[in-house]
Amino acid sequence: MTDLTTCDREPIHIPGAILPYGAMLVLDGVDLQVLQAAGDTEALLGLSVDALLGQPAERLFSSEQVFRLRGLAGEPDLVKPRHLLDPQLRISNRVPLDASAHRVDGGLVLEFEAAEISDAFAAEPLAAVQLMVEGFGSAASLYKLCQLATESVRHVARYDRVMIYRFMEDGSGWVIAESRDPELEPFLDLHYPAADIPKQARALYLKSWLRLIARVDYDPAPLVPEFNPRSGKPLDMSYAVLRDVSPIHREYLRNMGVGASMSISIIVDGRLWGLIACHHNSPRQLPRHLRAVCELFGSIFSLQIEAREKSEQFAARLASRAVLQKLMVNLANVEDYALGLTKQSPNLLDYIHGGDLSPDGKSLGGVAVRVDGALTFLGVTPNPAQIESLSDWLTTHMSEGDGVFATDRLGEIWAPAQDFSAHGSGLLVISVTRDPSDLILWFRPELLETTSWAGNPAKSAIPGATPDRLLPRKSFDAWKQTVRGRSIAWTPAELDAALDLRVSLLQIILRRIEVAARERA
Ligand code: BLA
Repeated sequence: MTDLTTCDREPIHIPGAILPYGAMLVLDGVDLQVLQAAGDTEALLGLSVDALLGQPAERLFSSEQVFRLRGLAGEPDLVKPRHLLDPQLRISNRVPLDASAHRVDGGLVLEFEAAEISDAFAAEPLAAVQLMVEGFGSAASLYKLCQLATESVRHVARYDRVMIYRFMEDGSGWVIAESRDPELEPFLDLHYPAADIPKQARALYLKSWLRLIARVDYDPAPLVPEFNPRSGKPLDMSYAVLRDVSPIHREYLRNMGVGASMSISIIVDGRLWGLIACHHNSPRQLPRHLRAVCELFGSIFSLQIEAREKSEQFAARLASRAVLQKLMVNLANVEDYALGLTKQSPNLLDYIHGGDLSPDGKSLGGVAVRVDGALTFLGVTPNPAQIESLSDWLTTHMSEGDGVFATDRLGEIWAPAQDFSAHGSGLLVISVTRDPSDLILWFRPELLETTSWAGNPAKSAIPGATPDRLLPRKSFDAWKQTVRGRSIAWTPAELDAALDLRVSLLQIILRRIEVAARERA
């Protein structure tokens, strides 16, 4: 049984084995002798692993190919596998091959697979890319763009299910878009804990764009010998196309009822933003040209997300500034600013809303305005007594500094808040005046309140055979435990907006005090 206690430490970059349907040769970088070999060399290269070991390159390849391999071995930047055209080995012309080469620790790693050319896009892979990026420009929002991407990938790569899996700040993940075979249960909107994709896997996915697990059930083909005879080291397969996949993850996929998977990295501003995660119910080997198409699509899509996020943030700031101006103009006509901020349009929830992060825009929060000890409410908030004792606590605990305080887990720092965690796990406060303190408090609901459990993908699990953590249903439960009492985090833009409002209100209040003083004089 696989051991789950060492998840983050499983050295998945040095599995010492490859996917069994391919073949790998590790050549010495200087004399090009075969130092290690693995996989189905017999079928693909016409020689057994044992027969290949120790062979000089000249015995296996034509002199032209040896010349090319020597060139590749001398390219220090050949970190990622490069496709080799016409890779036929002299000793076997039986199977058309896809081959690639990359350098690891000065050695040259060659990988071979049977070429599949029956696919509709084989002759013109660029047509596939064109098809996939069509409509990007007209997608109305980030979510629409993600939805479009899942449809495109599913159409071209023909997986049963394609999802956009977005990482949250704490490393947990969220399925924000999905295109699936209608027979399958939806996973849209489901969350999974950070542990489902451990740290070292994320680090690896930042290095290479694509992973393909053509079949979940297989016996890994060991690299022979296990360690490089010249360096004594295991082979770093971070970039290898045929890297054997963690048995823990394969078990997880099996429990999800998945027969094959592929994931494409979404990298935004140098961070792993998410994955395009694809499932197939039965084994699915994606031909090399479609993998290249998907990789290219991954990088184009990542740039699109980056540009979208930036422009949406910019638009949000402009919109928020416009709302602030209207709020202030409207305030000029009312004596009581608590009423002015809550009973007119726009109001404080239009300005900073309670957590509209989900794809369907549900989850709203509430706001309370406390002026001279009197409370005015809007939306869903804790009750007046709870807000009163919270205000007392805030008056002594809010730092003098900028007069803004925010948390996405109030119950952890102030225990009484656990009583109202359902609609007040998140809190954003600005203090408007001190003594008695006037406050504006935005509340945000607990994330769990706003999350749905759309299906039960554990249906196909084999009972008793599996550690609980590897059952997707349990994994959702684990996620629930880690986020209990937490709301969606306040964004930097929201904090800025709160600060802007505070500054504007202080100006208005000061002006009113001045006017009152002048009238008295
Ligand atoms: C890798 N886990 C992954 C990957 C995904 C997930 C997408 C990338 C590899 C791939 O393309 O399949 C998780 N897949 C999901 C989730 C969904 C999905 C959440 O479709 C939701 C819809 N996994 C665990 C636990 C451990 C674990 C408890 O659940 C460890 C103890 C390990 N996951 C694990 C490892 C990898 C992984 C080691 C790396 C696999 C590899 O690349 O070798």
